[in-house]
Amino acid sequence: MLGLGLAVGCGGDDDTSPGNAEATAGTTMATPTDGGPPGTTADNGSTDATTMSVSGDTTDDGPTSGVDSTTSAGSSDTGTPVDAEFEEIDGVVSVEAEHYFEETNNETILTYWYTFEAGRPEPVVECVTNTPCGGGNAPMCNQYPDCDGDAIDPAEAIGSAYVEALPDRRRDDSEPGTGNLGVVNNQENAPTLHYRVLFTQTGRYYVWGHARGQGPAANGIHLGIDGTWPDNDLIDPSSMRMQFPNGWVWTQNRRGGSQHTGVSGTDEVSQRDANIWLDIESPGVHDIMWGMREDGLEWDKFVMVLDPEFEPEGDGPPETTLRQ
Ligand SMILES: [Ca+2]
Ligand SMILES: [Ca+2]
Ligand SMILES: [Ca+2]
Ligand SMILES: [Ca+2]
Repeated sequence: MLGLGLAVGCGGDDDTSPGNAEATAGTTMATPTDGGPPGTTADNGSTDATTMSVSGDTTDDGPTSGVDSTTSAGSSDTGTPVDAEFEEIDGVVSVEAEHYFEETNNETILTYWYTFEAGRPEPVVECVTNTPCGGGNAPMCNQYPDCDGDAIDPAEAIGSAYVEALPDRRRDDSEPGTGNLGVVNNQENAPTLHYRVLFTQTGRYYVWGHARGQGPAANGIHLGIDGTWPDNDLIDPSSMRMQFPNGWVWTQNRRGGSQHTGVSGTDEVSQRDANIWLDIESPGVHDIMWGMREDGLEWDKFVMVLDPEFEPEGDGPPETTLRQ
């Protein structure tokens, strides 16, 4: 499985060099995994999807999940099974990051989302250590003697759990060599978490994320939907990618094309529209996707709301788990 014929180079960090942002790997979605590389003890509480299907549901082809099976595949008002774990309730979607349905595309850069949860053993992060980058070592390179440089207590996170993309190969903007391994600018290469959400109301949903940023090399994440990675072209265009300040915080910041720590609104574009949102164009189940941009970010919870004035506080709204 390690014989990846991928052109994942050890180029520089595009934070300062936009021209090298495009990875050349023509990858496809990898086989779903259970939240860690095969053979590890990493366990996100995964449940085989065959146990998640309800009677008469034959559409589920068996991905694994970070969601407890008791919350999965509920029924709509008409009794029709719904392949979703969450729903919009009165214009609000609220989801713990660790309750993802599926994780894809891990093997492109050999990076996995691990779940850290209070009261459970720490996952075993599988990676090579002290291997120089450059030359023929990508994508195995890692200059550090450990693969996760911090041990953030999951009790600090909402729901006493968070997920983190590891190994953390890149820990400072100035370090050489880790290139597209430690920072993923082409979302097609991003290890991606999927969340299935049933929407009743269409419209623009304003997105907030809760995470723990750490300096310049563990503070970014990509937002997508239904296999696409939309742009915000209203002002300082960029894809929908978030940038977190240090420490645990709720933010709506978008990493714009030039304003990297959050785009300022104008008279023409409201502050809220300048940042992160998704347009839900049809009712039904949508796949909300969060892809790693920088390794080592503790990713905790997200909220989507129709109300542009909404601001989360504390733990934010309770999870909008799909009602049975
Ligand atoms: Ca960590
Ligand atoms: Ca990092
Ligand atoms: Ca970290
Ligand atoms: Ca959480």
